[in-house]
Amino acid sequence: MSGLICDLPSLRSRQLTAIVDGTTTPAWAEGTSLHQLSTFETFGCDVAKASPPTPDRVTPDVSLVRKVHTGARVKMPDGVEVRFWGFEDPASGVSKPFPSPLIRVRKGQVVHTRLEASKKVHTIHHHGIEPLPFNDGVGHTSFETSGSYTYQWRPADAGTYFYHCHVNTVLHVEMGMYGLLIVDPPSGPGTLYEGGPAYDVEAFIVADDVDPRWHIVGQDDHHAGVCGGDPELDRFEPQYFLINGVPNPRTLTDPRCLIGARPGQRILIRLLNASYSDVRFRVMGLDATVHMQDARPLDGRYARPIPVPAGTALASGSAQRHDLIVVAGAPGTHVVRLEFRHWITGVVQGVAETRIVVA
Ligand SMILES: [Cu+2]
Repeated sequence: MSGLICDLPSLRSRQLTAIVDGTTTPAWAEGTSLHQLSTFETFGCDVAKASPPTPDRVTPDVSLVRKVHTGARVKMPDGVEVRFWGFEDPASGVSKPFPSPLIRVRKGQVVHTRLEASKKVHTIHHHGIEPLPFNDGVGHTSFETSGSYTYQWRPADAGTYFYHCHVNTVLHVEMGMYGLLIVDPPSGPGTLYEGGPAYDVEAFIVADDVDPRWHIVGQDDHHAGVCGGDPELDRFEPQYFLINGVPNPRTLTDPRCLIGARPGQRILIRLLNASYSDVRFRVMGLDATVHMQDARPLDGRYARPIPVPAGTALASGSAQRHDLIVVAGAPGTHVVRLEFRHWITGVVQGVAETRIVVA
């Protein structure tokens, strides 16, 4: 969380609420004081089951639901089945997805994300979006919920973000509680940001690494490592390397990973490092240019676009996002390669590869 604060009227003046809502009466907030809301500030071992109302709730432009599940299963190349958690969208009809379904809105929209948790506590943190703390989904600065809560937020900038649970974060994100979040400019998809580069094809590359031992620990104890004991979560030894929830090497053929384009088309790759490794990203045979990093434009005002010549590495740390544009050349196939390096030693622990097919 940086110094930029979303001007959404959460916990702010009733006047601003009225301006956004078009009414003079807030939906529910009369009489609810900051002091009362502060009683929801619970986290840690002894969590209360808080389901507070949303302060200064207004009529949203977009409403969506994310319901916690703990039952996704991914079969790894060696036959081992690993269990994941995540958020499902009841409106999509897709049960127990991994990673969690995309959230896509436009800059300036007022958004309500309704978290429906489970028997255990969770939150949703819209990473890189900057609402006031009560809507930020960081348990330590507000509350954790085993019931439900409607996060009210309004993105101030277009770009690539992600959302994730922020309870016992290192474990819950490893368990799969994350999904991409894209904020389009007001004009919608097709342009990265207002006045920014246009694209013809959009692709997502979400990197993840999996230590199956953590998934057994997490299954038994959502709060492992928080309340004493030593579940050995200081040791992370990933065995599987994934793109978009697909383990390598199925990434080379799975349609969830493959990128298709016609000659000359401009391909936007939205890269998210949802792993705990230092990822090195390469496109073989095609030049790329980074136009945004962590949803901030590299437009020459503060930083220039970063050229990534064919075959050279772009470094991406945990939780980083890069938006690259690649211009498809003549018909052919180009490997996209992700190396997962240990964050301290730099030793390559694994790779995941997919392909750009120009036809
Ligand atoms: Cu969680």
